[in-house]
Amino acid sequence: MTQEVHAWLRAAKRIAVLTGAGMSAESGVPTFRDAQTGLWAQFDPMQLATEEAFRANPSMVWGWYAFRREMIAQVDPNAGHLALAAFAQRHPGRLTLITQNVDGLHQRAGSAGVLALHGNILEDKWLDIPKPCCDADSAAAGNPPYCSGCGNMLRPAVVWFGEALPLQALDAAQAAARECDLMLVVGTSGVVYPAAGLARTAAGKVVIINPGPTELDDAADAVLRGKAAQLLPQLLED
Ligand code: BV8
Repeated sequence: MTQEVHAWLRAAKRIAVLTGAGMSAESGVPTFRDAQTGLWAQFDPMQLATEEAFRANPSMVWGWYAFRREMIAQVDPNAGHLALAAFAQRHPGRLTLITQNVDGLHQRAGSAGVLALHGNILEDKWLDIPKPCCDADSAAAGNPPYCSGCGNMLRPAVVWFGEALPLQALDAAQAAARECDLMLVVGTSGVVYPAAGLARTAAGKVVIINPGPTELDDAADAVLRGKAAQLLPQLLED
């Protein structure tokens, strides 16, 4: 089946790629739904990654993100990230990369124009609409940092559950799905919407790359049971 998918990729003029946390697993980043490691084992990310949780306990949620940022700072893009970036560089305009991941590893691998549907864990933004006194560069130190003028808090620039996705990225991702000849769905359980819905609206063939079953398997024209960093370099070689 890998040979067949390789042939589909060579023939495809417009390729959309949707990645999830499994894309970064071989870089050493635990997937979103893997049991949280250590200190956070007793928490459910679904509960922590919300504005409600942050407002209820800013220092705890900020601490969870600080823990994840610390982990991400110590990892590197893997062969799968690098294969996607290299393919796009060899074939300008042919591949659109859409990611649910917030770790910035696709961007660090050299992928340009990444449609980051869930934001970027390495950036902050104001929790409430910033006032003239809110200057991130002079935020008062704290967990989380805050505006000494009005008390507004900084928060991670990610999309929490219940928050709208960045409209421009989502529109571009939906267009890429509608126009593609082929969509690779890599390392996602297919649980989180509207991102997962892209695999159900793809115009072209859908290929799932995942060592385990996903909620999107029924929508696939091909399922490759394997790891991203192993399969992508094979599939994306010319
Ligand atoms: C919204 C940032 C509306 C935060 C994340 C229908 C339509 C619209 C919304 C909904 C809907 N139904 C339900 C909803 C609500 C909700 C949702 O989807 N809930 C689910 C859980 C039921 N969606 C939302 O709230 C979204 N917002 O719809 O807003 C709106 C509109 C207007 C105005 C106001 C509101 C927002 C969703 C974004 C949430 N934020 N991340 C943070 O990171 O802290 S999502 C989070 O989950 C991560 O980004 C992660 O990427 C994402 C998805 O998970 P996966 O990537 O799939 O990761 P997972 O661990 O599940 O799976 C990993 C996979 O990798 C596994 O399959 C594993 O087998 C595989 N794997 C492991 N190793 C490898 C591998 N694969 C390949 N190679 C390997 N080596």
